[in-house]
Amino acid sequence: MLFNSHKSGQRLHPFLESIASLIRIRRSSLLGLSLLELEPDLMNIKGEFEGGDLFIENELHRARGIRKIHLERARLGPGLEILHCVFFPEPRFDIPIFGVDIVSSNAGILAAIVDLSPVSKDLPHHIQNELKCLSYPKFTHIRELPEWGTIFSKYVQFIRPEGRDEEKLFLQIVDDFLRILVNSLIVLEPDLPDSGSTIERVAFQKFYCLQQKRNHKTRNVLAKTFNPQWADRYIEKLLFESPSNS
Ligand code: BLA
Repeated sequence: MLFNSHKSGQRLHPFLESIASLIRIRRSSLLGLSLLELEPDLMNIKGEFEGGDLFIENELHRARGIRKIHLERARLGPGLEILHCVFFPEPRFDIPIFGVDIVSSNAGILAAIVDLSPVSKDLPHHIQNELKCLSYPKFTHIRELPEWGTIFSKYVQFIRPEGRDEEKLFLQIVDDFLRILVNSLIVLEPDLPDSGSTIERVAFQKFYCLQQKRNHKTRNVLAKTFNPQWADRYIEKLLFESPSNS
């Protein structure tokens, strides 16, 4: 295994690259966007796997109202490709967690999930009102959420897209969810750090991270491709790092 911090410039399945592109466009319209630092051996990883190339490329930012924006593109073995992105809010702001995960294999796209997940008992009313107005396509293959998936909202889309048309429809939902999030941030003022709502949102965000860490499919892939210790560090420090209490 070879570790270094150079970008590979390799491209994933076009569906995954399209999702990454639209995320970058929405991300660029956020106020106060800046880069976040990370230990180099977690940031960009390049190596070989049974003769093929593997890599992880991470983009890490913060912005007004968002403590961490993590966009990851990865090839983790023969045919296995991942597009993963989470916008973790600053708990003082009443906005949900945006998350998307796309898993592709030699057999095509296996899983595509996107959500605006609540960080209090329900989604904020202004977000719900917008989500209610979207049109949700009838996808051919709806996937069942795992038992830890109670963190997701009722608007979550978890599917195996069939064909380009369904990929495009899914892409549109990802863009709609991001537009709603980004637009709501423009007018939102933060609550006080010690307000009841802020404290509640810290607790919900911690629970979100805890539940995501119960996804053994993610850990197994990372542990098998790298090693279990590295996988645990990567998950704790990058994928689902809990918010601090302030
Ligand atoms: C599923 N995630 C998966 C699967 C793999 C990964 C291999 C199984 C695919 C399938 O069931 O068909 C792997 N995902 C990864 C890896 C990374 C990753 C290695 O992000 C990162 C390096 N997961 C998330 C986020 C969400 C999410 C943000 O990271 C939701 C917003 C959801 N992934 C999610 C769910 C499943 C999944 C719900 C299905 C789990 C199951 O069926 O048990």
